[in-house]
Amino acid sequence: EHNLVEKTPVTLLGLGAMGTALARTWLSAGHPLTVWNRTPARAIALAAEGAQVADSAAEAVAANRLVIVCLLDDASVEEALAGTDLAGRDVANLTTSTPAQARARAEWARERGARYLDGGIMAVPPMIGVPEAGGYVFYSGSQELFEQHQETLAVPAGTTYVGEDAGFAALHDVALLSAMYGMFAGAAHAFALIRNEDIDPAALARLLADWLAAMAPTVHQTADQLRSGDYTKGVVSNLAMQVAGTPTFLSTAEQQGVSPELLSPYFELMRRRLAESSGEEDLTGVIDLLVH
Ligand code: FVH
Repeated sequence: EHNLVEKTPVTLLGLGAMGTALARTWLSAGHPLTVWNRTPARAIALAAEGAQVADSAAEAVAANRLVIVCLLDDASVEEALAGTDLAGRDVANLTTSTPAQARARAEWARERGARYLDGGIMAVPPMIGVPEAGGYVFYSGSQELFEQHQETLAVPAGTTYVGEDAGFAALHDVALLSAMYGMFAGAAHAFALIRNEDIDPAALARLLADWLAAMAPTVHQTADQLRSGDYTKGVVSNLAMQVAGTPTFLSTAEQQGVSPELLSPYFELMRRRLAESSGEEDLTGVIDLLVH
């Protein structure tokens, strides 16, 4: 008596660093896999590992209902899928795009008779197929498609579905990465401050990692204030006090010979908000200044 569960066959378009990492996880998990890449040489190793290699994107799309796309950008998706028949296909597009591109691509796929999911990958290739690394993919678009294929989609990384609006995966992806760049900017300024001092960058790094981790949960208070509309709710360090502290940061930067250009724009927003508020609130009002 055999106990074999048939695994969903997968087509994958794109064998760059990410596509190749994705491909290996489906092969290892026993999913029949058809791959296509514009430059055929990138498929050779995968063929040896058991993948079927299609000669064209059209042939790859024709092979299986579930079609995963992981190409450079939206323009390459347009180019690669141009001559393919998407009718009856389930397309999960993991190519990084803007929310507007994702929404347009969802409509484009719908017009061609396909169900569409957009994905935003919150992982780098070495995290793919390594659950303990914590990587995952935001998905948005057809919930039906997501639920039907969730098990297969979860093979390379965790899955987080964020809504029927096809643009939401890209929006969540960009929101998280934008916050990350803010953190990188702050850390860059901190390292610059000690650059010419007898302070070990590794020692500062340990302190920074702990401090940033301790501060990160403040985003929950920000969310709570945004939801309630009360920006004074639970405030610990109010805006007036924080604005009063900004000259200390700017003077320290000057004394250390460090440009304030990463910090100044945020301080300027804090000052503008203070000019129009009581000063008793948190930093949350800055968000309203950013939204047009
Ligand atoms: N790698 C990473 O760290 C990040 C992590 C987060 C998510 N991104 C996004 O994933 C998409 C693919 O990224 P990638 O790392 O696989 O990128 P590359 O290694 O540069 O491979 C690009 C593939 O796209 C193919 N390609 C490019 N232009 C075209 C085109 N006009 N027509 C058809 N295919 C095209 C390229 O083919 P080739 O150069 O080998 O012929 C590669 O398969 C991406 O959206 C990241 O933002 C990765």
